[in-house]
Amino acid sequence: MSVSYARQGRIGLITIDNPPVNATGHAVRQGLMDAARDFAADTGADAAVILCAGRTWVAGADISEFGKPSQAPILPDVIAAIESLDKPVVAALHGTALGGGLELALGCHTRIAAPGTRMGLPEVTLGLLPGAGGTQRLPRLIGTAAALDIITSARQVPAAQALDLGLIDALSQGDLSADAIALADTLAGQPPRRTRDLPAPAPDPDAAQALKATLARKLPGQIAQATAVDVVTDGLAQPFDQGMAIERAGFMALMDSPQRAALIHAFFSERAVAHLPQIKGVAPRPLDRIGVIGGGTMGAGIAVSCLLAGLDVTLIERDDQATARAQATVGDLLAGAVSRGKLAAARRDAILSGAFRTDTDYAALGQADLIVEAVFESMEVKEQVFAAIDRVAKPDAVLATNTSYLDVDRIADATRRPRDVIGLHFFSPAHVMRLLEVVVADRTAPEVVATGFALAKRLGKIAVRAGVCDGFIGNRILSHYRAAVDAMVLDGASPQQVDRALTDFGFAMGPYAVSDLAGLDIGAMTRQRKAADRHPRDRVPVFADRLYEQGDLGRKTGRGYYVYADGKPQPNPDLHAILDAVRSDLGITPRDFDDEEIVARTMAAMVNEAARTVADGTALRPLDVDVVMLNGYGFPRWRGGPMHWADAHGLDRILADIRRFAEDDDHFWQPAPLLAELVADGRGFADLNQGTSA
Ligand code: 3H9
Repeated sequence: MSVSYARQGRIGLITIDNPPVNATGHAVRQGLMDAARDFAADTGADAAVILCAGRTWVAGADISEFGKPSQAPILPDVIAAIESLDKPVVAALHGTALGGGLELALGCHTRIAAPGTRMGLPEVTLGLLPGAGGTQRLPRLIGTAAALDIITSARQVPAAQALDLGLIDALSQGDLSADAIALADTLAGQPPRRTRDLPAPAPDPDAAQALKATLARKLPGQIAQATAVDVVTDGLAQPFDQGMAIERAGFMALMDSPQRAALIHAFFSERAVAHLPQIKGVAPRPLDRIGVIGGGTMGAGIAVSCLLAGLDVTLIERDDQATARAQATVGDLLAGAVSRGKLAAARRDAILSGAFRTDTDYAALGQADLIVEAVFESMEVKEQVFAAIDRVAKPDAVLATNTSYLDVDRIADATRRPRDVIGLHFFSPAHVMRLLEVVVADRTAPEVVATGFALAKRLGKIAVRAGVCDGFIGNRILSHYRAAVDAMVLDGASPQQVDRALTDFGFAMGPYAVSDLAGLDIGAMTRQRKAADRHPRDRVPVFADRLYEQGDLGRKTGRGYYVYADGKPQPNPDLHAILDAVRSDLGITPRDFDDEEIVARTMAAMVNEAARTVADGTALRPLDVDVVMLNGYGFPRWRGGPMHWADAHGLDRILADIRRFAEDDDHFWQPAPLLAELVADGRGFADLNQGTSA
């Protein structure tokens, strides 16, 4: 029974017990209907409390039911039935009251919350809008501006703030259920206060238009937020029931949108990546003390990420000067966390005088549970570092490398304990970016893999398992589609046009703006590293080398593909001549590219290489690729990731594109066998995710 009804004295107790998050699946909805009927019929009960078992109040509708035919009773009807009761009902909130969960609370007559409770309407992050009265009841309770802020930002409101806003009526000071029962007792016999009966705030169309304009600028391409603003505004102009009908129509329209499907795919995929058969039931090793080797941008970012998660960190640098620099970087990053309100100043001081230490002697890592190396990307240097770690690390310590492309098996060979060696590929800035590629080498022990995933969870990051290869999942796919993009620039497109076409598609940044941010020296070094393995038919972005040679390294020098002065970055004026010269040297007659072709070539290259990455096991499933590209490479979340996008776009169309592009370059454009196989079988990448709880 996921919902039960009992009575304590003259108070009816309705308990929802549907682990893990008490989502309102069909059984809960039916159970609530039945419990409401039992309470109404119970002449001994003068008021009721709804509470939840387990770690949280209702965290929303059951997302896994979305996209399937809805089964009565639907949540808006359940909430309406509770709100219509003649006797008061108190919602007793704890954990997270989200989406349909908060809407259920809004339909109750009074709300009390435990102090740590967080409340919100995150539907827009799933491509939806609140569909069980949230758009109509919340503004009646707290005003339109505050309601629109909560609905469009999807932010979680802490309990104390919810009390100030009037979202809840009381904060529990001790035992939530006892306090809720006591509150219900004071309300027993009084008429229930129905949120629907509160006067609707007067509409403010100008404010709504201004908000929509801001949203269009901040979240280009996304439809849920703007639809939610319209539904709130249009609904409030009507009586409550008509407002609810407007909400339902808006909700159902979004339910049918590809954006909803993509965003829910992203939601479940981000959870499915942690479900690895290899570590099912395997306990991770302890994780309290972390060693970091190297205090550059990556090392300092990793250290800060660990410190913010409450871990002890010892950072090793080569001499006193370098340790002083690393200390300053870590101090700056922590100061940034304080100024953004993410860290209390007192905690920062405690971290700097306690949890964080620096040293120049590897012996200081003797007690570390996990040591992560973030030194210069050279196999020789890494081998020396790992041999040194091997000498000092305690037995069972996890030895991790933050390399972004080097062979982790070879690095493991530098130690006498290859089972303990793993890749932990953080993304820059490491204290901000949520993605962590956990690179599993041939001999990595399952409990070491489990520890990598446990670390990610502790740091609030999303871990994705990757196999060993040059670039693992993300950088390998990036280098392939980057080659397609560079080829278009060689053939006539401008870097600015490519950037615009891809940001219009939804990417957070275009590839050339990304190069400027990373530094053109990084790309030049990668090309040098790979030069020996280059195929004679590989196309080299000579223009990038020209910029690099003339010292235009991107943002750090103020000039790269763009010039950075005050205001909007402008195209580098030298670029035109550089491109002309390079094309003429290579005998290329430039041609025009339209935005559609730019997107088609970029996406075909990305999907093709991603298919190879799945086929050879570097990525476990297509969904792992999606999670990597969404969280590490600025792929638009509302398109669900490249593999989800490819299924929706049509694998046959992508394969046909690749074959057409191959007419000009059959060296680069070779269809991945997996892609061809899926098209021949009439299947999609989603079929390969099946049975993985995605
Ligand atoms: C909505 O309510 C629409 C209404 O307005 C209108 C209706 C008509 N459904 O995240 P975790 C699973 S839209 C089904 O790892 P945490 C999740 O997949 C909904 N399953 O835990 C995972 O499964 P597994 C609005 C759900 O402690 C397990 O629970 N609500 C749902 O890190 C644990 O989840 C939201 O968008 C769900 N609603 O975080 C809230 N939620 O173990 C979505 C979770 O097999 N949920 N699962 O991988 C969350 O934000 C987080 O789960 C939460 C807990 C903060 C609650």
